Amino acid sequence: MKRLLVGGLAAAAAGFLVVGVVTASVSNGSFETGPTVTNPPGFLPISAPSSSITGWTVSAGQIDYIGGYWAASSGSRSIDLTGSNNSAGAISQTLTTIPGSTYTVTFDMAGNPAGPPAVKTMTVSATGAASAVYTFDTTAKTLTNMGWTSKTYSFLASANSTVLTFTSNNLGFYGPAIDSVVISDNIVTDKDQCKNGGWQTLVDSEGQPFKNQGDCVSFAATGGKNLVAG
Ligand SMILES: [Ca+2]
Repeated sequence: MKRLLVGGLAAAAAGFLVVGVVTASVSNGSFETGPTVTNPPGFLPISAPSSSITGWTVSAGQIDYIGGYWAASSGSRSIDLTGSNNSAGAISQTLTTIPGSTYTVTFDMAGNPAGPPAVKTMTVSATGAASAVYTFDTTAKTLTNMGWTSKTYSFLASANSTVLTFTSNNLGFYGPAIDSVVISDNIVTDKDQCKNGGWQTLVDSEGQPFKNQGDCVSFAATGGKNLVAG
């Protein structure tokens, strides 16, 4: 695997991630920054292609950008992945990733309880990795008691950027709902994480696994300067 010798600005200028202890992040993961949503109706249909919600692209069909229509899991905005024109929508974000690192996406899922089907289904995918299907049963749920449930999706990055996509599998007008998207990676940031076998599930900032605890501690203790040899 190639080794990037990083000199801060030079590397940044060359378009490489600056080494060290890079923390993965999702922009606007709670969907709070976006166009105005008038109440009523409390939702705004947005058709693909659109980037009007900061950080995100409506990449297929139509979604509803939810304001006062229902109670978000955090803040006051969330997403119904099925819009208002009988089309299943999708929303995507391009993430900066390190090949070889594993990313864990956590998000809250619910479903629009105002209409069928009762069980909502969506697919979460990351380019170059396996996708996963998630369901949510809206039975007995209401617009004020959505029943938001935390879900987890993990993927192994295979490129320097990865497109994360949430896709509705429900036609109609009442789809799966998402909010509070957060991402973490398995790049070690503190030497204490190396202990008790922790090094076995962690990687350095090039996505390389450690050979032993000492390698892991060395990487962390030098602020990312001592990469795994290779
Ligand atoms: Ca939110």
